[in-house]
Amino acid sequence: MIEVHHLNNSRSQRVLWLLEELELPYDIVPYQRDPKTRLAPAALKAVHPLGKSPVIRDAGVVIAESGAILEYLVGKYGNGRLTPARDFGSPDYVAYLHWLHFAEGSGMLPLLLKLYVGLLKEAGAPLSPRIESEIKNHFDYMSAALGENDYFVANTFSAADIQLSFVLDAGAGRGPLQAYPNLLRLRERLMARPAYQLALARGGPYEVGR
Ligand SMILES: N[C@@H](CCC(=O)N[C@@H](CS)C(=O)NCC(=O)O)C(=O)O
Repeated sequence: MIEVHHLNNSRSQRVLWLLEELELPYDIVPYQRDPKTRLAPAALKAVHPLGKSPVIRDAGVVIAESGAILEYLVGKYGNGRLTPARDFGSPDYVAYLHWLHFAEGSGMLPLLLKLYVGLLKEAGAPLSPRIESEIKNHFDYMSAALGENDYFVANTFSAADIQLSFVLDAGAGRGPLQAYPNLLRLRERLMARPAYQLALARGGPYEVGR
């Protein structure tokens, strides 16, 4: 059975959602963030040295990093679902790889910088213009790439949309997402999926971007 080491209000929500989309059985091992620091409990370090979530264990193999986990699950169990055909000559497959990696490799970075530099209050102010312009740069890019389409890759729902959803969530609320109606509509579309709702019911409260 696939085991998901799931931290509340975290990126591991995407893994639960993907597993529901693929209709795969899985067990959740739950962890709670420290209410003050928001950090994961030390117990997660016993599962993987980084002590972060998501982590999965499948057939005795431990895998960390959400993009790798999604690629692994879709490749091993997807039977062609939620991905374009694996063909490195296909623009759709290359776009799929790009978006799958963009989410954590690029999209999250300026949002995280804002979060951490914000803790410095006035001392961080000199960094703000660059951070804000990079947030805009990345959201402008996502919005222009999506355009009037419903989904990022070949206008078909894929694991790349699941992976990108955390960037949308992190940009929601009082974040930059409000300025991008097409990204807001995509977020609504994703949240309305039955598998998304099932994952919420199993994973417990998820408040990122609410
Ligand atoms: N790039 C990694 C990021 C993992 C990560 O930072 N997870 C956060 C939750 S969203 C975490 O575990 N934070 C708790 C901590 O750092 O103590 C991924 O996508 O899996």
